[in-house]
Amino acid sequence: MSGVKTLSEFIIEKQDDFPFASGELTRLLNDIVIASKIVNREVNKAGLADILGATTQENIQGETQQKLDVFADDQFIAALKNGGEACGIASEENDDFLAFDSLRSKNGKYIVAFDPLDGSSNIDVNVSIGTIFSIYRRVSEMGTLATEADFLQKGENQVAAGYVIYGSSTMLVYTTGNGVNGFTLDPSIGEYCLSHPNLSIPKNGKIYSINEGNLAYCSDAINNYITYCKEIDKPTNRPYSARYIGSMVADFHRNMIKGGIFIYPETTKAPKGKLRLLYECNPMAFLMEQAGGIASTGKHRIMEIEPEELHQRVPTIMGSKNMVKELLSLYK
Ligand code: P6P
Repeated sequence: MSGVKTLSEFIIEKQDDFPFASGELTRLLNDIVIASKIVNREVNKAGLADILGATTQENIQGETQQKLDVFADDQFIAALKNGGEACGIASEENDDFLAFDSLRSKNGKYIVAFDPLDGSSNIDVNVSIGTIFSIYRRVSEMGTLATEADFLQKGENQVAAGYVIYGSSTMLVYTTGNGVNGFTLDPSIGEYCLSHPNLSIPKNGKIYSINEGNLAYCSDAINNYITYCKEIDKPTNRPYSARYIGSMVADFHRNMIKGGIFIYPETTKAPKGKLRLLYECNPMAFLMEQAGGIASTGKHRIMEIEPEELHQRVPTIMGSKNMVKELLSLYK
């Protein structure tokens, strides 16, 4: 196709960024792409199929699993297991990590942590939802089963990270550490096409994104910052705009395009915050830093945190460099 670069073409072209790559990461990313297209198909017709609503199951978070959550989880696990490039996965929907035991998978170089369908509480009300994925090289011995140590790596060890947003259009945005690129799914050809090359978040923005219903449980620093956002005597002479979708991928993606700050802080109800380090905060932090933004807990750079457990939660502040710096200055 003239003028259009597909994701598959782009991944292969960028494979040269990895002198030692022999195609495994390329194939692994394509496995994720295939699963995302299957999930996208079901998300787009969720209202028609008997796939809306909740199951009778709860995940380890104590959250009722939506039928589409479980469907999406199954698709990504199947694609990664059959693809053979990953020796194991960790998912929001699974209590423990899964070590794939085929001979080919045991020789897989990578592990993948993912949230198969983030923001799933929005599924039944037709609000954008997303998939978030994070890829590491394994630290355990090739030819053996994946171990927990493969998953409990600092975010700065990530090889690649990305998200799929199932919104007014479906987009896949990812990084392998050489910038961020966004691809829009063209349903007429079933291919993701490069639509947002070299994505970078504006250094300044006027959008703040937080669940203000939690402010009574938040620190003075957070409350003082939100008060500042609402003041009219800033240099911009106008208050910022509040935008909160309640779907991390959608709030994050909007800020990547327009500039802004996303905050899910620690509260007295949730001292570690709500969002999970392995498959929400670390991948999004990698993307945010690659796009020129900041990703912090308020006290630490998110990607420097040593994970202690698979479903560990961390306070999350991510967005435009100057906006995040404004907030961090209040923490000090
Ligand atoms: P709250 C969705 O459940 C999610 O994990 C993120 O996608 C989103 O940012 C957050 O929780 C919303 O949480 O407490 O504001 O509804």
